[in-house]
Parts: sequence; C-alpha cells; structure tokens
Amino acid sequence: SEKTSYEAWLRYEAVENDALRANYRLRCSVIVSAEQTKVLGTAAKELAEAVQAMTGHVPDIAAIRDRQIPCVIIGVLGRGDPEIDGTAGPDADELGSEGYVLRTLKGQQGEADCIAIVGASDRGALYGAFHLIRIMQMRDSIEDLHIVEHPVNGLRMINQWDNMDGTIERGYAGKSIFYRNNGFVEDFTRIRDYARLLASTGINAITINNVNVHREETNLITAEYEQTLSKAADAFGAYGIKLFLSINFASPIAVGGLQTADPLDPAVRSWWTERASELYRAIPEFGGFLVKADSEFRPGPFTYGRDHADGANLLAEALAPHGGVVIWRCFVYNCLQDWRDRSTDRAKAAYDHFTPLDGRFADNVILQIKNGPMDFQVREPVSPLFGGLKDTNQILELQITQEYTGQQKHVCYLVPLWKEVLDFDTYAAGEGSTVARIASGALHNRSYGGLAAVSNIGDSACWTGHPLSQANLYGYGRLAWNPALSTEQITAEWIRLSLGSDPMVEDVVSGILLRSWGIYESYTSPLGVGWMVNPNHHYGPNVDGYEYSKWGTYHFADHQGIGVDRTIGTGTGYTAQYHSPQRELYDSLERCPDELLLFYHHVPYTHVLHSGKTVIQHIYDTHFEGAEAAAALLEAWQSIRGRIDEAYFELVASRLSEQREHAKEWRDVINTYFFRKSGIADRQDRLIY
Ligand code: GCW
Repeated sequence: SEKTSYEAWLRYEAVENDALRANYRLRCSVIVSAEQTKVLGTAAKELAEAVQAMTGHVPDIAAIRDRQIPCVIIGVLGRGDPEIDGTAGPDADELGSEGYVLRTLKGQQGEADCIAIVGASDRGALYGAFHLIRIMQMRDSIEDLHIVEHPVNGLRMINQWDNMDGTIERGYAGKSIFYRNNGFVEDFTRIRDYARLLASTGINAITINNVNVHREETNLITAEYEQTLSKAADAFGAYGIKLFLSINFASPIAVGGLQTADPLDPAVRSWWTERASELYRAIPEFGGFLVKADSEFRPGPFTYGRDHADGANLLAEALAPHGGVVIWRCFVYNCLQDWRDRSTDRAKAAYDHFTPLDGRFADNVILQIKNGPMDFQVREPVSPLFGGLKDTNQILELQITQEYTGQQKHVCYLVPLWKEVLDFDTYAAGEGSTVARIASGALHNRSYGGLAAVSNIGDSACWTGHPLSQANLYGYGRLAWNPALSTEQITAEWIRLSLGSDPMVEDVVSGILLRSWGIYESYTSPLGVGWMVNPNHHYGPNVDGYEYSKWGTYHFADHQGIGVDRTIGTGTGYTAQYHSPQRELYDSLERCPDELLLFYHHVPYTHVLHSGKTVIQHIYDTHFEGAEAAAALLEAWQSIRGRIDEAYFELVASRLSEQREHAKEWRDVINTYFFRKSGIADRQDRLIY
C-alpha cells in the first residue's frame, strides 16, 4: 500500500517473534519523562507510538517512576536529577551538546531494570529515543544496553529548493509540501511528518525556500509571513530542527524601499539589523540565513564593488546579537562565458573567489561549498576549496535530489559517492586532512561545521518519486551524523527499516543500491568529463548540449580526442589549486585516475587507460555493459516479488523498466556520437548507429 512507502524508514511492523515482542513490551511498558519540554514530549510520544505499533502495548507516559515496574526513563543531563546525571557518569564528557547515552540500569534489591535515555540536551534525548526505536525496528536486543553517541557535525542541514508557487527547482518527486499558489499550505501534517523523518536521522536544521529567491519568497523575511513562519518553526522545533530562510541579497531594495543594497551603506546595515530583530521577536528559535549571491543572476555585493566577505559580514552583524548564523554559498562563477574563451575555467572559480577572503569572515559566517568544483555531476573531483581555507567556517554541500544522476527515474544510490568525497584527503594540514575533518570543523578547530544537502522530497506518495531514492535521504542524515559510518551499515539499516528483515530482500536490494552509481556512470558521461545532458532540464543524453554554451561546461571532443586540459603546464592550471601530492597526481597524464582522466586531460581516443583499454573502447564497452547492467537491475528486483509490499514493488519495477529503456538511449546516443566523431570501430563490432 501507499502507507508503506510513505512511512519510509519509520515503518513499525509488529514484531513477529513472540519472545522478542514480549521482551520489548516488558522493557518499554512505561515511559518516564520527568520534564515536560516540547522536544522531550516528542521523544516520549515517538517512543510510545513505536512501541504500540511494534508490540501492541500502549505504554503509559508517566512523570514519576515506579521502581517495581520496568520502564524507559528519558531525561537530560544537568537538570538536577541525580539518577539521570549518574547514568551518564564518565560518558557525559563524550556527549557534546547533542549526544546521548542509552543504557540499561540494573534494578537494586528487587527493583525492576530500566532503560535510561540520557541526552546532553533535549535534542540529544530525542536522538536517543529514535535510536532505541531503531534497535527495535532492526529486531536487535534491548537488554544490557550501553550506547554512547554524539554527532560528529554540528550543523546537519537540509536545503529545500521549494518555490512558493508550489514548484520545486530540481524537484523530481512532485510539488512542494510547503507551498501552494504563492502562500504556505494550510495543513501542516505533511510538514510535521517530514520533520520526524529528518529528525530520526539526526537532521537539526532546514532552509525551507529555494536559494534562488524570487519575488514572493523575498517577502518571507517581512512581517507578512511572521505568523506562518512561526508555525513552521514550531513544527520543526518540536523535532529539534532549526528553521532557516534563503534570502535575497537585494531585499533592502526589493522590500525595504531603499535605493541600494550596498553592504557598507549604513542605512542598509540598519535595515538588516532591524529585520533580524523583528524576525527573532516572532521566532526566537530562528536559525539564520542561507545566501546565494552573485551567482547565476542573483544579486550580490559585486554590484557595489564589494566582495563576499563584505556581503556575508553585513548579514552576520544583523544576526549575531540573536545567535544566528549566515550560510554563504560558494557556487560563484561566470555563467556568461564565451565558449571560444579557453582561458577561463569554471572549475577554478570558487577557489579563486574565496581563498583570498580566508580569515575575513565574521565568526558567525559559514561558507557552504559544493562537493565538486563544477556542479553535482555523476563524477567530478572534490572541490579544492576545502583545502584552501583555514580561518573560515565551512560546510560541505551535497545534492540528494538527483539532478544529474537520473532524476529519481533511475536508481542512483549516492552514499558511496558521498563517502568518497568525505574521505578525500586534501593534505591541507598534511596527510589525513580529509574533507570530513574540514567540514566538521575539527581540522582547523572551527566553531561551526557540518553538512548541508539539497532535499529530494516532494508531495509524491512515497516522498521521493522513486522509493529507492529514500535511501539517499536516509543515508545523508546518517552520514551527517557520522561520516565514518560505512556504506554497508547505512544500506543494511535502511533496507531493514524500510523493507523488513528478509535476508533475500536485503541481499537483492543492497546489491541494486551498491551497484547503481557505477552503473549510472557507465552508461552516461565517461571518464569524469560530465555535462553530456540536455540543457535546462538536464535529463537524458545530449553530448553537445552544453558544448557551445555560456555555462563554462565543455568536453572539447573533436575527431582526434576529447577532454579538458586543466594541467599546470599546458592547460588552465586548475590542478595547482590542490596540495601535493594530489596536485601532481591529477597533473600527470600517466598517473591521473582513469575515472577522472577527461576532467584533467585532453587525450586522443587511442590513449590507453590504466585498465589497458583505449579511451574509445572504454566508452563503447562501458556503455554497452552499462545498459545491460541497468536491465539486470530490473531482473534482480523481480526476484523479490511477493517478499515486500506489492504496491512498493510495482512502483520500483516500473521505474526500473523505464531506466532500462532510457539506458539504451544513453548507450546509443553516446556510442554513435563518438563513433561518428572518431571513425574508430568497436573492437567487438557491436551495433552502433
Ligand atoms: O546547477 C545549478 C542548478 C540550479 C541551482 C544551482 C545552485 C538552485 O541547475 O537549479 O539553483 O545549481 O546550486 O544554485
């Protein structure tokens, strides 16, 4: 039924095993929550609902513990309850501000055992409750618990690209759950359900409007929307999630009636200060602003001859008295490039714009950096900007919505891609300077750090259009909590939580997910070159779609070869933005990894890869094999028919058959293009048109 896919990973099937069900029921017969805060209330309610659904027993929620009866106690450290404080003991030092201890307390002298969920904060306790729920969903034991957890990243954020007319920029799962007809939806049920899904994975912040802030959305920071925003802030706040807004840098002109938005103009400064105070008066828990400035026609400080530090610091000054932060995006490049101009390289732009400003940003400014230097391609290197800033807060931006990775029609599980990014060593402070450590703030000891990602949900019955794309949302939350979690663990969790614990289902679905990125890459754009998509909507093959455009996105294929020379000696010099030894690795034609070869080098089609194949043969082989592998995904899926919910099964099956057909289109367009360009035949003499 639709319910199964709507519930996603918070699906609470009754426990099949009698002994286990009885044990969960006994251990969770009463939930004791001494304090009555909003978030602790949520924690108790969530746990009670989960226990009821999984065991059939409705737990009492009590303020005081009866020591004869087993229970789950939920509390927060340092609020004067000696039992709560005692439970954490030395673990308390490891909790930070959002961690928790989940621990079985043995009853003394005939008293019952109980499970204590002790948070470092209300939010920590909520995460602890969701952890206990997860253990029961996984059908693991809840005896003798001793779990100590804290998030590695302070900011674990979701960015909605929702517009107030109800559309979603790069949304592939229906319309916005937030807006309709240039206003908010009336009924917030779905927004609340979204908040719970996010909180269960540890998300603690969200921006609810597109970074491209259009006319109506510019008004979101005005008095007109205060009431509705405060309702939205409450819905998320009950789940420990802070509300942020994307703002229009030109707001002082657009809604403030000023003549300028110059960040150094005193009237502009006081306008923002006043606006921020107003917002915080209405929404004391407000998080701050997300800003796309001087990027793809958005207004910004460049108009006034100011730089991005001036721009960000203006807003930082307004938010600082309220504890708010400015998240400033680094996706800044020239989108009006002349394709004839070979000296400009879009890949270099973010680094060139922002490294000179290192150290100039206010303490409450955080730079948000896309994982790659271009734009969420199926394969691109890690942005060198991560290695280029030491004295600036920075967070990593990922894209959960599958703009360039199959648009939720194709399955493309992104956790393995994100793991590669997080594990990438920038060598910024010697070996081990991974993106994960830079983003968390640990490497340079920064006060803010974390991850942000563009959401993939809409009002589709299963949230994400393609049910398997739910795994990307889940996986993102888990990685934001702890980037060291393995892909295998996250994948197994998601499958068990969403589809139950049939080992065959787990085996088949994990096989599909884990192969999917590689398969998508193989039949789309080869060897890291990117951008062979139809302009604007970005779906489907079009090798020259962006070749003679203004967007800075070229592959330079001619009859002899293909690729972008970004080397120091003969190319754009992009490779110099990396530290050694990455710089030399990418700069070297001999040593450059195959999967990124065409991102860094222009080579003849006859160039021999490390794999032993020529570039042209690699293109043919991967495209033929990729289309076959896509067909095999559907076959694999067919093998679990009857083992999972039928409607869910059918929905995925129909997407997989669409993928199978569309993969053939990719195969034939790409192979034909390169056969015609190069005139070199396929060694295996397969059908090319
Ligand atoms: O590549 C582009 C997307 C735009 C998006 C932009 C960005 C929100 O195609 O749709 O705009 O990236 O990240 O700002």
